[in-house]
Amino acid sequence: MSEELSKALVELESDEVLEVVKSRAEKGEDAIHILEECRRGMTMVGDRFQKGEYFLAELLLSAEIFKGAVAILQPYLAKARPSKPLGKVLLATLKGDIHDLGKNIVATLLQAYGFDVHDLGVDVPPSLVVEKVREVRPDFVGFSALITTAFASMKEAAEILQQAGLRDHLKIMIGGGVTSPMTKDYVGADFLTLDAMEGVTYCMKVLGGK
Ligand code: B12
Repeated sequence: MSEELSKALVELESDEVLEVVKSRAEKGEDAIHILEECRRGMTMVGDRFQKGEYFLAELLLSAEIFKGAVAILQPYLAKARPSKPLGKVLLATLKGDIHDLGKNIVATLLQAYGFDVHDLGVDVPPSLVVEKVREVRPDFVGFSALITTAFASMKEAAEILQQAGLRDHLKIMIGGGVTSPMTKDYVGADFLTLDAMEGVTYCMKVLGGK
């Protein structure tokens, strides 16, 4: 796989990323491949951030560039999507938390791979999750958490899904920088990852086994 795009993204070369994405998509290259290269660029940005080489401004700029690339790819991804969605996923960042960069990456990848994604946004009350689960009947509910005070909201959402008799019909997956195996146990989630693509792979595996 070419490194051209991931390198341009990690160097925050916005114009170059968008031009290359456009020209490669127009030439007929698989949109998923192009998206995957951008995702690897985002992972590299994350690594630089962890090492203290990049700061908040770079992180936010990279997210904007990624969003621009996805917007260009959207019509190509839509064409490549299976006519029937692989499964349904409800995503949310729960009450007390407004971070959404990670959740948006997960949403983009899930959509690109053929899932029907219902993104409830940020600062979402647990009661709304239950309401939407009743309406949408998703196979998966994904919570993204970047702030520890949101852990209680995730636990509450899982508990009220259980009380409503909805919990056994779906898998709960969680992710986001501050989550750990302890969070997964506390919330009672089925799966935890700090890598958006692993979340997609998990959903495909679970549905493959259905
Ligand atoms: C960017 C950022 C912000 C931005 C958010 C912009 C946005 N639109 O999201 C802004 C500036 C607004 C912000 C605000 C705040 N922030 Co802030 N923020 C960060 C920062 C720097 C990066 C987080 C991030 O986006 N990472 C990049 C993304 C891509 O990574 P990610 O979310 O982990 O996602 C990946 C995986 O985890 C996975 N994933 C994520 N979610 C999910 C979900 C599922 C289902 C799956 C499968 C996978 C998955 O996929 C992604 C890609 O692989 C972190 C510091 C850090 N080191 O993480 C602090 C941090 C999260 N923030 C923090 C704080 C405290 C705040 C504020 C309260 C600050 C303040 N005093 O006002 C406010 C939040 C208010 C609130 N109520 O939420 C703390 C949280 C501390 C804690 N332990 O709770 C951190 C850790 C900084 C710190 N060290 O203190 N923040």
